[in-house]
Amino acid sequence: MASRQTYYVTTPIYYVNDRPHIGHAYTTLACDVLARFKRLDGFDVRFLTGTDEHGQKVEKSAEAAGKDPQAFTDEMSGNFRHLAEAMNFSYDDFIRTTEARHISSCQAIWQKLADNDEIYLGSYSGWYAVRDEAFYGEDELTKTADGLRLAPSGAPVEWVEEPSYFFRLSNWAERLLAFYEANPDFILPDSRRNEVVSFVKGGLKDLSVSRTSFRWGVPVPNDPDHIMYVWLDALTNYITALGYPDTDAALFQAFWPADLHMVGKDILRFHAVYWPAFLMAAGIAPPKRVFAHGWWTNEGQKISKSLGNIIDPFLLVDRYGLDQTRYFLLREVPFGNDGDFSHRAMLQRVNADLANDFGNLAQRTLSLIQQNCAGQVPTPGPFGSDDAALIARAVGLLDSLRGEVDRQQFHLALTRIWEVVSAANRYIDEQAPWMLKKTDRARMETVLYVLAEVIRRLAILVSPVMPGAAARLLDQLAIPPERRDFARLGADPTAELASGQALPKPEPLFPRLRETEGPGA
Ligand code: ME8
Repeated sequence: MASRQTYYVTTPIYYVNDRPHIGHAYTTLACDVLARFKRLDGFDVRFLTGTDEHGQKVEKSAEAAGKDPQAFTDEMSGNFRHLAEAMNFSYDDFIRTTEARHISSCQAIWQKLADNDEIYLGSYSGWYAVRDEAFYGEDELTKTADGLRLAPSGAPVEWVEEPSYFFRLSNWAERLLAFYEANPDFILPDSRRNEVVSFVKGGLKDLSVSRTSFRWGVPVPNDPDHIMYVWLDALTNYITALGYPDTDAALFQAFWPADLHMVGKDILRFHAVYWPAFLMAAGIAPPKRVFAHGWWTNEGQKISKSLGNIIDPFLLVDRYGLDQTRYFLLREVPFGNDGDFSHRAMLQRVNADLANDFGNLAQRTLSLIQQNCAGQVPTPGPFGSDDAALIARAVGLLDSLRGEVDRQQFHLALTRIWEVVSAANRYIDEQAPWMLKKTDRARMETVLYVLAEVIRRLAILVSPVMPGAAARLLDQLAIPPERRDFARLGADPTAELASGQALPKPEPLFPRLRETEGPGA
């Protein structure tokens, strides 16, 4: 038997200095949707998330909390697991960088780089931003009125002078450029790709990859005064989780190179420049793609702890509903662009797209079946051209969604689905099955069957984004759980729904939200 196609998708591992917020939920949600979509499409999927627990930033936060760093990270990492439960994320592995498997993996990649003469001992003097865990050149900084120097991210920098190991990044510029050239989809969206290419064309300096002025991290093999740079440590998580350094391990063989590292635009450079250079230097294939998505703001303002406007994903789920929140985040903003969260926009999406368009379509159809077909899947007669046209649109959806999802265009995938929702709503209005019940019952059954079949397909296709609502809808159509994958979306509209099958009483899927519901209510 041919082995199944594999798909490996990863989230960034989140710093445990802070509680999870909407940004973290967003990135992991996008990965969850991809993982679910690929599983339903027959792929063998590995979906990795986790927490980044080393480095100066976490060490300082633990200190500020008056806690031992390990106890602090144990507690804070738990918050990200809770988020995954609250958001219904279907990850296969949750990695923590303080785990033994990861520490040995980091030391192994370091050793490999050292053996390949890619690392040398020197000393670093320059600027460092703890908040970004990044080194900056003088030319990248701006000075505030009171003489403070800031990184492009707005993070304050401090002067660092210490012995340090360096990675020979300067040797890799040409090979990175050749790699980007040969793999035009390695960095998406294209605008981000252009930024990275011009950064690399500007020349690369060797990168400091160890620190000696604090202790919270992975010791450098054979020189434990040095702690590995937290980004070399963190990036390595993606291969640790497949069993590195055992590259013969079944997981490594099956899933490396990763199909997709999903990241926010803030950390693209680490993933698209440093990471492929580290990997190539260690003799490991680089990942296939890095997608850098945009940034959320809150009612037009930058989200920050100091402004006190952090959006808590747990509260969103409580107030608007889980599937509603998942839908909103991926539908509202073209994936890749920056986006603004607002209560109004959320209300509008939930009421218009979910309650009115999709919810009503399902509710109207299922209620008509309940009332007029003795609560059983109707029996269709021959399909006319209107029936066939709607069915053809629903059948054609899977291929167009594959195209959108493979380029991480989630908003377009949802738009395509809603085009068919609208077509089905037009069809029900035009066919008016409530009138047919008096004039032509056979035709009424055909129309209701077509609608039920289209809804079945829509429910399966929307299930990666709204797994809960989709499952409830498929329950209402009495579709068994094992018949809810994309293999059930072939061209034959009568292959899956069983005429005569008794259906449960319909329940509304998405209650309308009132103006006053939500934050500030
Ligand atoms: O950077 N809008 O961790 P981190 C959208 N540990 N996405 C946002 C966001 C916002 N306002 N704020 C955060 C790190 N994110 C490193 C990663 S990976 C080997 C190591 C998301 O906790 C977005 O994905 O600061 C961003 O890249 C990530 O959280 C940064 O998370």
